[in-house]
Amino acid sequence: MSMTIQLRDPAAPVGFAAAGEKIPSVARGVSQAAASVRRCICVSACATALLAWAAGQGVLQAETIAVPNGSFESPTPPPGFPVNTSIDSWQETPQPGWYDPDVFGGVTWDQLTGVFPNTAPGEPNHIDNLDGSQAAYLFAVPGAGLFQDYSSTDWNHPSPLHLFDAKFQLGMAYNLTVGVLGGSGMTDGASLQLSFYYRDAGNNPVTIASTDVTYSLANFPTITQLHDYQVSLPAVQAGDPWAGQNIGVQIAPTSLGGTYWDVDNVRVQAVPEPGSLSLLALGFGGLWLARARSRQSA
Ligand SMILES: [Ca+2]
Repeated sequence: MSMTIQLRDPAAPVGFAAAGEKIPSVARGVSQAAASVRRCICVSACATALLAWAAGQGVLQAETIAVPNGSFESPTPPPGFPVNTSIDSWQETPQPGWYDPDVFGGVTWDQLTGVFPNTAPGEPNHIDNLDGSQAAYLFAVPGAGLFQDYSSTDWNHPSPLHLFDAKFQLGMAYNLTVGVLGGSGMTDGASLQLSFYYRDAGNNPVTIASTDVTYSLANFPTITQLHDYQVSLPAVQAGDPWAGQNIGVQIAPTSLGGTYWDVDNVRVQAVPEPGSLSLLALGFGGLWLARARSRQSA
């Protein structure tokens, strides 16, 4: 089937009618359509300008949310000890009924997590990109994790200190980034979960976004480099049960791995969703159009 497309005559005049000249109805339609397009362009320009203004004001910039002891710098190990099994600001996940220290070489649940100082540069296990001078270790035992939120406690404070005071805010997306290293001799496929959670009305932690880190030699070719892994939580919506609730972060092995995970430099960022601001800008544009129309008809 052939089809012919009639192109506009390039010689035809384009422009507005002179004063007093009668405008044919088709031309009037074209003129109105052109005006409508101009209004759309104007609204679009307004939206773009508003977004540019928002970016300039820092409204669109990501906001860093400090995680107390997110770099595991405290406490330091007692003199003569290579690690400290106590970690400030972080709470250990409770010991499950199945865990028997006798089966795990006498290692108590409490000893499965702790902090350690980096070794000296040049040592075979010196971590090149460790943040500060310490990191945390977690034996690859399922559930032997660390978590923190507004209501969590730590080894030294049985009552919450409320140091991690941040909430999931409407229209903000959240990123949790953690430097991770899989220990030498780890079982292939062993996993570690990084997650965001909130507490429900019954005070139970509810995971809302997570990333599974899987051990393989390809993912962790050395024990001298931490690799960043990220959990992304989409922009919080009004109907989300976690909207306005306190932010919780958790790091926990989810399978037996034989050795250990090292983690460091826990970072949380709140990122304004550009889509929300675009809609806001278009909303302003719509209001402007409505006002312009009401002025025209008045
Ligand atoms: Ca550190």
